[in-house]
Amino acid sequence: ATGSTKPDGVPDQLSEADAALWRGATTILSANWTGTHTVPSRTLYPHQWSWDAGFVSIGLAHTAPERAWRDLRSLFEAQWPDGRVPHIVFDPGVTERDYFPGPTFWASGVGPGGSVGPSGPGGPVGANGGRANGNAGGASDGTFPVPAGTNGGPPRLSSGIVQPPVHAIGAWTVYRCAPGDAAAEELRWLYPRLVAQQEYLATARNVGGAGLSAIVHPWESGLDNSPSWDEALAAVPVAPDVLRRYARRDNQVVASDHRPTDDDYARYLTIALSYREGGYRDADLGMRHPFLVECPGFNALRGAAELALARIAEVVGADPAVHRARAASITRLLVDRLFDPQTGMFHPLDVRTGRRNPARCVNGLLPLILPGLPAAQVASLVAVLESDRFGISARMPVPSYDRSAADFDPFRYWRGPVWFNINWLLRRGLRAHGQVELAGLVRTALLDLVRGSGYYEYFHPGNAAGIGSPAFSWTAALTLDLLA
Ligand code: 9WN
Repeated sequence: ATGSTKPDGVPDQLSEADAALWRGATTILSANWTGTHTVPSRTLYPHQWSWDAGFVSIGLAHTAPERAWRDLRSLFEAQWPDGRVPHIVFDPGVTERDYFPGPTFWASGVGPGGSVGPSGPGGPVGANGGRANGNAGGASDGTFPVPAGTNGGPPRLSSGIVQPPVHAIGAWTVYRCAPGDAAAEELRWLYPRLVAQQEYLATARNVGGAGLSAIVHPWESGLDNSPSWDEALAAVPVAPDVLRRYARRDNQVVASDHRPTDDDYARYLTIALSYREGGYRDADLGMRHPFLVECPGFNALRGAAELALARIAEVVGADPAVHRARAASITRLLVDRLFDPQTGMFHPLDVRTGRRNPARCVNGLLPLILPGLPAAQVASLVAVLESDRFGISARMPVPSYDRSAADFDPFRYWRGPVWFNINWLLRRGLRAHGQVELAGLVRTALLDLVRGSGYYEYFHPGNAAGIGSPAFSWTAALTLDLLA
């Protein structure tokens, strides 16, 4: 935090009510800290999740930067040799009964030569995608080669898919809040790994060929059951019996009508099995994989990561210009490929059919976080945000889906409810484009949510009730950032 603090680390400038909010958030982050990483939720998500770790680091930047660095290290110690950062890093002390799908389902493990990668029932499968261990992309100037296999740490069990790359934003925030030699050293460790992560997304996932990354699973977007994926999912032939072979766990922890449906889950598992059966290789995905979509949110975050990398590059002595150029190119591609002038927002593109999904979902507003987004698109996104569909106001943050859609569902996960991390990103975007007043409304509305309901995973977009996990890490972490 900036400025002076009370003895327990709470910033002095906070009112008593906000100081209580701050303390509540730090308590949750401490309770969800395992000693090496933060879990999103003790009850629902007892492992480490990729983009959650990025958001958590943004909160810890203000209270416990050393834990933020440790958290990011834990995640990147599980980076695969091809550069991918897995969406879940499994805690070996947690059983498959506590979260499904766990390590047995993903059949991840230690690959040949000690490299981390998938090892299926048929024996270990290389996950290197033809790349040698030891340099999964490397830095643009080659100064920071990524060390072999396990990055020097113990082998980690992980899933084989990724999540949006918000970690460079996290790392830069931690450094900015608590600079110094030790922090610079952390940046030097992370920089080549962050670059390798971006390289993986830019090359292996350039399935559509234009330069945007395709996600291979709805879970990769972070917005699991968003209507964004309905059309692409409907075309996935569901593996017979898949839900009899594998039992869900999530809907036993929270109400099943707040979660994705069984039909969604059958498709999630089918798609994951397809990727697993291909040894998690990305070559020829277009020929064989049932789900390939260019998501505007995912790609906007990839662009924003390049801008954070440019800042980090300045500290570690690498070339920032290459990162800025990449961000500019991603921004252009987003406008060319995913923007629809009819709806005034961005839409996911199904690489298999060439069709843009027509639903108006909140990931279609996320390109606002790119400072280089042309004025026409900015104005258009702001208009959509202010319209009744998303109804930005001081009383309620932005919902995950168009309020006027016939299938808007205020309870079901990414099909209506308000999510804290998404609104935090939208606020950042509004600020980047000088929309200070609207950004202020989002901040007030977010803080009112946690004040009134607690640090929930997501919130009812009408009555602000908390839904899902009650002590959710990124809600707590981003509350700290809003207060700091
Ligand atoms: C699957 C952990 C994760 C978030 C995702 C959110 C949810 C998992 C699940 O929880 O996804 O990855 O089991 O539903 O959709 O954004 O990272 O908090």
